[in-house]
Amino acid sequence: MITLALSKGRIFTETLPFLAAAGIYPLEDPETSRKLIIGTNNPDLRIVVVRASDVPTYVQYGAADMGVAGKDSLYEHGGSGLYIPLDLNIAKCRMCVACPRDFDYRSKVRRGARLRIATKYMKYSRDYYARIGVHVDLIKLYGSMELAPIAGLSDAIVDLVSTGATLKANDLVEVETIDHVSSRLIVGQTAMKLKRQEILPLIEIFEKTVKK
Ligand code: PRT
Ligand code: MG
Repeated sequence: MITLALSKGRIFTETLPFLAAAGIYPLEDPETSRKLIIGTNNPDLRIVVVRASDVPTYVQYGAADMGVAGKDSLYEHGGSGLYIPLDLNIAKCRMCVACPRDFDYRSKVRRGARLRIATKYMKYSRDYYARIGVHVDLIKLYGSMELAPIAGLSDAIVDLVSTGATLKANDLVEVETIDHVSSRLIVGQTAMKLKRQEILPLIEIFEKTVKK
């Protein structure tokens, strides 16, 4: 039995074509079903539905053999106990710094002023500002980052952007792109040893299905 960890929403939806290429169809839709373990037409493959940021943890500890996780989730997790054999090139977005239109981010950075940054992505933010040598106070949030600068909690945010509509709706502008993000297929190191025969053919089919 292979257990695949997916989050519902875009990752689940965009993983479906890869499963279909392997002849695998989930028996339920996580958007309408409350089930957290979903069977497939293949009795040897089941799906566990977890929070996007929890996918690497399930796979690391062997509670799932494989998973699909955004580069953001993987970076925050650190990757220990994981193989990352394939970029599926799905759920694409970018990790950005954004701030209110009237905040002079660039001159603050140039002058070495201390910045207050609100984010859910602590490691991404810490590493980025260390890399460019800017002092920041990081404020950890769990969601709705866009509110932080408007409400006066922070000067700027580090968040994912895809269409830019959310930033626009909240009068924020993107001032820096930190990274390009897509979702990856991940495999647990233990699973790769013990279930190699089952996992390798799946990776091969997924690889042929990737759209560049
Ligand atoms: O929602 P939850 O707290 O459970 O976790 P999550 O937000 O990490 O998960 P989910 O399911 O929303 O996203 C899963 C993965 O999709 C993320 O880990 C990213 O790798 C990827 N992805 C791609 C995105 C986006 N695009 C995206 N736009 N994840 C989040 N967003 C959010 C963003 O944070 C912002 O709030 O959408 C908003 C901006 O969207 P635009 O289109 O208005 O720019
Ligand atoms: Mg989300």
